Amino acid sequence: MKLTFRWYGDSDPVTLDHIRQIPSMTGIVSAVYDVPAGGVWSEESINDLKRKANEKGLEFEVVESVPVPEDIKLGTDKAPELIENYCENIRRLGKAGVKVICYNFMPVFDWLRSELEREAEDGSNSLAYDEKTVLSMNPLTSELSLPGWDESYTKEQLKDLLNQYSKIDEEQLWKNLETFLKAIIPVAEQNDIKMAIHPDDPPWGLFGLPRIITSEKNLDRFLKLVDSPNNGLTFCTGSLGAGIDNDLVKMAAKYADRIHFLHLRNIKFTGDKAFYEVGHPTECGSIDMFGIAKALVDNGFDGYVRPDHGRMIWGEKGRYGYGLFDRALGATYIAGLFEALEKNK
Ligand code: DNO
Repeated sequence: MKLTFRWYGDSDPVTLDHIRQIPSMTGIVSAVYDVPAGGVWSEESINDLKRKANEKGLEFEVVESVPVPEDIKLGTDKAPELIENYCENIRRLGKAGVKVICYNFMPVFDWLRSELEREAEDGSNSLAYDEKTVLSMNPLTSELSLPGWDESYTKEQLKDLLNQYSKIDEEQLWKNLETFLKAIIPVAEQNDIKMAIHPDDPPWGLFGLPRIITSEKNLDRFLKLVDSPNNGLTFCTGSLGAGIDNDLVKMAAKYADRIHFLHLRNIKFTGDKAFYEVGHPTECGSIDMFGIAKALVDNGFDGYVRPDHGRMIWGEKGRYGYGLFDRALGATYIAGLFEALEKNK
């Protein structure tokens, strides 16, 4: 496996110098952030990211994310042109040496949490989710800003989008995903890029919006839509793990050769559809991190890994979920876990 770290570019309080000093770190995971979803990234911006990483001895082989515009998910008249733009991004990233592209197919909202600073007994704080609180909010009127909410939508646009989605059920979303995959996977194959869909977080529908990348049954269906190694998964333990019925160890073993990118983080359940994010090691939460890593290594997993969200510890203030300290601790835990498992194989 190759250990990587998410970097949000020059505005990220976590710098490339911080990242390069984490033991065993091989590269960054980043994206071009100033082009709206659906646009084509300039080769200059892509090469700039690569140059900055390489100058610090880091690779830039994983992109998270090339966002999928809503028109593609909705299957509107604009979809064909936007899919072509998406293909162009795949070509350009392939040319720059990128190997994996992470993306998601979640309508309107990306990841959702009900609390950004849940304080734990040890004084650290982290992101938390409680379905009751989330459902008591109205996305159209709520003042609360959540990390996954795209702030670029005005209330009017959001209303319009929710209205368009009211006509899209899960089956229609599957059809639109299939159209998208049938167009992009051949391009990914030609450009030696592994596409890695990120599961929905949390893995169930919300606010009447369909969500489909949620469970073993649905991942089976997804992988068969285009049965190619280039059509793969981002295995996010925190996202899939929030679904109480998901057997992550079993799924890790089953999908090992189609998992190109691994997001490792742990959560602790506090109730039904309620949890908060904890330190990465198995003993800190409800997810069997060791079991998952072992299942992957035993079944030949050879992809990129990154510590996913971390808590805020040691007084750090920063981007929610993406501070330096706890993610760096997570990285060293992951490096140790994999070293032991790989050498023992
Ligand atoms: C949250 C991330 C997600 C992820 C996207 C992938 O921290 O895991 O925002 O980047 O869903 O497209």
